Amino acid sequence: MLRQGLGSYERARRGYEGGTGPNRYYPAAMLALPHVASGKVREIYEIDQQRLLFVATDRISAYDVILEDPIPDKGRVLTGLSLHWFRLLDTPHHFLSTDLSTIPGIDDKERAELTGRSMVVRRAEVVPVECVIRGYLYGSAWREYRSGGGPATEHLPAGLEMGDRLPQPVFTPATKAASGHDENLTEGEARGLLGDELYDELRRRSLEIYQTAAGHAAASGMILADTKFEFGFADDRLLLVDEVLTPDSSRYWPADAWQPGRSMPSFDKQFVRDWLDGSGWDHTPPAPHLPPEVIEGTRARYVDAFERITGTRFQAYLEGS
Ligand code: PZK
Repeated sequence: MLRQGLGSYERARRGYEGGTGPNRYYPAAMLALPHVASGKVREIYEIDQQRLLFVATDRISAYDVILEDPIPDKGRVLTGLSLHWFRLLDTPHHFLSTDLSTIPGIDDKERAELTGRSMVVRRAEVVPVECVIRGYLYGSAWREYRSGGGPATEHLPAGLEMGDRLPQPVFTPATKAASGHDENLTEGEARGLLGDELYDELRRRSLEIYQTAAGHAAASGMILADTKFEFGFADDRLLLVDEVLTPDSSRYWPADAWQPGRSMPSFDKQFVRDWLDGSGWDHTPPAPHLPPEVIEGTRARYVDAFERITGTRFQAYLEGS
């Protein structure tokens, strides 16, 4: 009975997010479908009781702030990457279709805007835990490790340095805190929240998917340093949901640039972060407008990530969508 105890936890989460009611809130210039949920850069709409429309926008966040200017096609890059992985991974998932022609209530203009950036997905009861897998010691886990240890690093050996490859990938689940930030859970806390059976299954599935994806990434000259998965129940099956293995949910490094002990620039976002740093912005909204060359340079980096990871041309993805 994997899903025992999930219901009450999920209800509590819905209570504080407050974003699950149909028609509760329409983000700028979007659809007449009932709105289900809004993320910093993604939107979810209801098609019917069984199906949702998952939309990746061109919004970009930096230093936790949504920037004023979209990055053209960023949502299509991320959706194309999720589709690449859903097809490649041999694991039950929520993706159903990219066919928008039979969805009622979308006009031609909206359909053109949604093409390439949206997925029809199976509605699931989302497990309220982010399933993070780390193959390398970086970011918040490195900071935690260096300052004496904590939940994400409790099972790591001593003596590692920044950016080290871990002896084996670790499952470091986290939960969305009321602040909106992820809070790492100890193994004991996660087992307490989920129950041992669901914890073990999420860990097994997440590690298996990471291993498969990291192997494919390596064959393309990329390191998959870490990634975050979400799962949900539909008809008592545990499905991989959300976006998968995108640069927004994962840390990819070019293998030839990696060296332990060194900081690794973000493949996709470093360019825009560097410009923001030089602008003197203090990270309080609104962010400054980006010059055209920074918008175009950031787009080029997302497209480069797509082409390296999938081994296919992004233009071909656009033309096939
Ligand atoms: C679901 N989120 C996260 C929040 C986003 C995404 N298949 C599913 N069934 C039911 N619910 C969800 C999913 C998925 N995926 C995912 N929230 C609900 C989220 C805000 C915006 F795009």
